[in-house]
This record gives sequence, C-alpha cells and structure tokens, in this order.
Amino acid sequence: MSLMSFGGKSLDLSRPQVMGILNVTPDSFSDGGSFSSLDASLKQTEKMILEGASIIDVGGESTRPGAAPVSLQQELDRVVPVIEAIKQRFDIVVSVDTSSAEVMRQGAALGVGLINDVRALEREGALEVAAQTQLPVCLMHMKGGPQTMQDQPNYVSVADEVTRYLMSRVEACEAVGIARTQLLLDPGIGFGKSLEHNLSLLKHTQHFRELGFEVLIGVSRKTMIGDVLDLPVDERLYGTMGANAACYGKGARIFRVHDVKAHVQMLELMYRIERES
Ligand code: PT1
Repeated sequence: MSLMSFGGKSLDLSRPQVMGILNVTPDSFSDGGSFSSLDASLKQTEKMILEGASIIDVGGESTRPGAAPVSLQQELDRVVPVIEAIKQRFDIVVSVDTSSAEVMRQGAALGVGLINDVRALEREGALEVAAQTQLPVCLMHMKGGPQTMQDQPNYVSVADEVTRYLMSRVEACEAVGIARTQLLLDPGIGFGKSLEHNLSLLKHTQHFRELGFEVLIGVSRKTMIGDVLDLPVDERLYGTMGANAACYGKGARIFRVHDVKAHVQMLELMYRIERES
C-alpha cells in the first residue's frame, strides 16, 4: 500500500487511480452557472463515480490550445456551485483544476482534496494559498500559455527541460512548506509540445517516478493521439488507452480521462497481472 491523503480521503497509489474529467466551460456540454448545467455536471459526476473514478477533476478554465483566458469571477461562477453540489451529494475526492489562488482557497473551503494546477503554482499567491490548504498538489509543465503554446515549441531535450522545470517548482513548494510527499508531477502532454516532444515525454514517464514522485498523466483525446492515428477527437479512445497503458507500465498511477469505464477495466487487468506472483 502506498497511501496518499486527499483531504479527508486516502487513495492507494500502489494501484492505478482514474481521475474523471468534469469540464465546466462554455466549450463543453455545460454553460456554467445555469441549473441545467449544474444538473448535467452532477449526472456526469455520478456516471463517472459508478464507472469507478476515484477523483473528479473540476475545471472552469479551458487550457486546450488556443483557449481564451477566463476572468476570476467567471471561473468562480463556474466551479464553486459544481464543487459544492458534488461534495454535498457524493463521497468522492474532488480535484480543482485551476491556477488561481482565490479559486484554490474557495475550493479548499468547500472540501476539495487536490489542487491540480497546469501552471504549477506560478500565479500570484498560489504557492502561499496551496501551502495554507495543506492539500496535495499536482504540478504540471507547460511551455508558454494556452493561446500561443503550440506555435513552434522548441526544446534541446524535452525530458531534461521538463524535469528541470518541475524540480524547480518542487523547490519553490518546499520553500513555502509544502512537503515533497504532497506533490504529484505531470509532464503536461499537449502543453507547448510537438508530437515528438509528447512521445518522448511519455516514453520517459519512469524518469519522473525515479525522482521519487507519483506521476499523473493527461493524454485523453488530445491532438497527439489524433496526429498519430489521423482521427478526430471523438475517435481517440483506443489510442488514448494505448498511451495510458504504456504509461502505467512506466509507473504512472493517476490517469486523467474522459472515458472512465474503459480505463478502469483496462487498468484493473494491468494491475492484476503486474501484482500476480
Ligand atoms: C493535463 C491536463 C490538465 N490537461 C493536468 N491537468 C488539460 N494535470 C486540463 C490537445 O492537444 O494533461 N494534466 N488540465 C486539458 N488541456 C489540453 C491540452 C487539452 C492539449 C487538449 C489538448 O488536444
């Protein structure tokens, strides 16, 4: 057993854990704020829990390539009612996908169990607020910002640069009192990376494990899967599962996905085979 505490609940990271994606953005099914969008968010949450998700990742800022920035008020209006409603109804770890210190603060007050920050606590006040919450944090690598990150991304060695960046953020966390044991690392698939960069990072997943951290991977339905297979976003499940299976074999333990049921079944087989004597 390798237990990590996510607020009130512990998850065993010696086995794979599936994080279900709940987008609360206008480009997803929900428009944020209205009753129907809250209802749709709760239905999707219930479905993912029944399918075996152990974390629900709630995000109010789209960070896919080209996405426009969101104001603090918009982000709060989108995620706060959803987090509140999920925590009232379900006994599940909620993760808040945000870079904003204020969203982190309000999320923690509502009982979230994990801060998931694609900007690795670089925004004003984020390090300090994250430390105050005492919650675990997922630190992700991104080169540039969502608007421009896919314009000719360039690295000498992508794995080295991502490692150096994440370790510098680990040090920044330690400096404000966040213990290393509270940190998850994520190479940031699709965030300022070419196809070859993404493939290289996935190939080197075990490298982040060897630094002593649990690894979270978010590759679900992303452009890189479409680039390899020449398939549109709604036909990327099998490719996504192949990428996630490879990463499980290299030590990743948390998988941020849209398709919870398929991944829970696939990862259960991988886990059972691996631990059999
Ligand atoms: C991720 C992630 C995330 N991805 C973590 N949080 C997104 N920890 C949001 C594309 O190439 O990987 N890890 N939060 C979604 N962002 C993207 C980026 C979506 C790229 C799509 C693409 O298609």
